[in-house]
Amino acid sequence: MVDTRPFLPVSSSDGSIPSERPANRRKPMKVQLSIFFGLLAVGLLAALLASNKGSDIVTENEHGSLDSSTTIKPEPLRPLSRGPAAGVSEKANLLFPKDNENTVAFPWNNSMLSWQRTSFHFQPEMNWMNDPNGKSHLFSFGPLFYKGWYHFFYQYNPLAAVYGKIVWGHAVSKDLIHWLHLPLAMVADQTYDTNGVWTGSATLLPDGKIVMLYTGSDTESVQVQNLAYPANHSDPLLINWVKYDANPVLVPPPGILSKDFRDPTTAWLTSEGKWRITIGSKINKTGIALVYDTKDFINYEKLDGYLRAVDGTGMWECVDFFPVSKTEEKGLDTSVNSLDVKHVMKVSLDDDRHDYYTIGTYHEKNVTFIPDDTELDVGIGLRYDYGVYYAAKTFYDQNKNRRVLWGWIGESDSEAADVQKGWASVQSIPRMILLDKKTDTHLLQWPVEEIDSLRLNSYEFNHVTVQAGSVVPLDIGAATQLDIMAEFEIDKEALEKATGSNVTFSCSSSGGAVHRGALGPFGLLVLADDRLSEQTPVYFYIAKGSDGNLKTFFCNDQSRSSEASDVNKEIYGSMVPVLKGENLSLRVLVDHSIIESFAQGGRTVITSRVYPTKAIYGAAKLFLFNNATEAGVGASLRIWQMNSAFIRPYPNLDDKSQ
Ligand code: DQQ
Repeated sequence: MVDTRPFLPVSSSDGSIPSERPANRRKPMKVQLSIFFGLLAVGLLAALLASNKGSDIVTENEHGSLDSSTTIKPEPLRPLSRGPAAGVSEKANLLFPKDNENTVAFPWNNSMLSWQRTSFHFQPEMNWMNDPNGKSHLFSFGPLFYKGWYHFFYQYNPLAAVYGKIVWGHAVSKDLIHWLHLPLAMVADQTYDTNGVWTGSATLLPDGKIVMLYTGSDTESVQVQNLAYPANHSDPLLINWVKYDANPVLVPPPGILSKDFRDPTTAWLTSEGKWRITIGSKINKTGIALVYDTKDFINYEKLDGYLRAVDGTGMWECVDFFPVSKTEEKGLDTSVNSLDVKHVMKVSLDDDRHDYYTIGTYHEKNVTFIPDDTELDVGIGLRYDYGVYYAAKTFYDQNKNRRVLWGWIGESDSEAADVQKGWASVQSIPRMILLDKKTDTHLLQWPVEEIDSLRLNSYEFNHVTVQAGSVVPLDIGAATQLDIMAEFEIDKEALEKATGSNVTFSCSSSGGAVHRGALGPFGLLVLADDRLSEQTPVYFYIAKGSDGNLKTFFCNDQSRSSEASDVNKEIYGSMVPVLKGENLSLRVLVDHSIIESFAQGGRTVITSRVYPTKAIYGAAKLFLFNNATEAGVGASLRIWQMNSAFIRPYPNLDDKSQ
């Protein structure tokens, strides 16, 4: 069983494109047509440009698709910087800085680009998407789970696959997995949001009415807060929204710059019965969370001080603030505050585009949040996800007594490739979030149980021995839509015998999965082709310090994920606490170009976007690997092939609405 081939990738030369498609992949005809016509249009444009220069011409093959042998001539990449120009953080992939203008685009063809589209993650039919919006809790009752439907709103550019003038997309679901697209909820049609209907949150009032607060970028690109509400509360689909006629309800307060005031949270109740919200901002380089109280969502009182402020963290976007139970395995309404809860504050750092969370105590009277450990303060400590994951938001789901987290997962290929494929970004699988009662320092994130309904046939592997320096193929067929549960046991003797060292290990800078230590790396090679010329290792690395203490790291190595050069190839990861008596455990969701991986029940999470050129369709395979020099590893796995979710337009909408 053991494969003795070298672990290092062999260079591959045949350049063939696998064409087998998994049988269970469902793609709405409209999407296929859109992709086809989008690519055709890009192809024709490229052909025009090429003929102007007298160089290569793009041709169609007999099936009408672009031929891989006649793809667009690689052009040097000159990405645009879109977010900052609009007054928010960078939205495009920052891979190609100005000093690297010679990076050449890979000649992506239709077959490769089509494969990248995900099958069970939420995506609009086409174009650009970013932050999840509008999720809320209901006062004492639940989230924007309204009259039997989960509502999902998102930042959307309906006109292009790049960040642009943003409006609110809207979709509904009965189970958080299968989605029906609805018409845009709000568009940029007022002076106070003409440059974008930006991020906001919903709150459900005790009388069952919903209020939505959102940031508008006005005619002068000043960030203001606006109020909106459903036109018809008896419509379970909440199709039409009305903007309050005296908007904006809040403008940047004195001392706050006009482009540093955005993303109001869901409101929570104070013991005096007022609603309280927080809004992200900064003063010089200090990130801050401003606090306002309101009785009616129209008039606001600005409270002194900040919920929290942390030097050097820069602008705080998409602040989220919610309680977690210290005693129970369930979620809590946002207004709950007692000795049995801790509070979590999450900020999205504009400067590095990562989401950081901190666990601590909320002091209602002082209007402050104090972290349990100031070394893990807001914006400098733990992250929700060590890969691509930003602008996340939670909501309390009263339907299942749980708190659910959504995050925006951007692309990490080039903007030119996004334009070519006609879409950009996906949303994470919604994750249930709990306090990790064993560590008390971490949260646990876990895919919502509804995702299990997509599981098809499964494969079990028990106690597979993976010797030091070996690769073991897992015979499961095509490996592009998977749910993998794995446990690893490392050889105890080797653990004890290994000599400690003072060398500091880090996933990102210690050489990735080819760096061999006595006790790792070991784990899975995901989206790998037979020759391992493309592979994404998802793995553990155990480092023994000179004091004999063990530290476990959880990493994703994208450096060999694709033969294309114009994609992100960083190595992601961080430390993961492993408590006495625990085995090392892993869950990995593979869905075409996205790999979401959860270590130790979700204590540390990494999301990668990878864009293989060969390890696609039937040629995508799964392997176990162990690149340690000393320790053997035993692995037990259960692996499910995953069905696709139904994500499509709401049928016959005209009969249902208005
Ligand atoms: N995205 C929105 C802003 C938010 C940013 C604009 C975070 O409201 O700060 O699309 O990605």
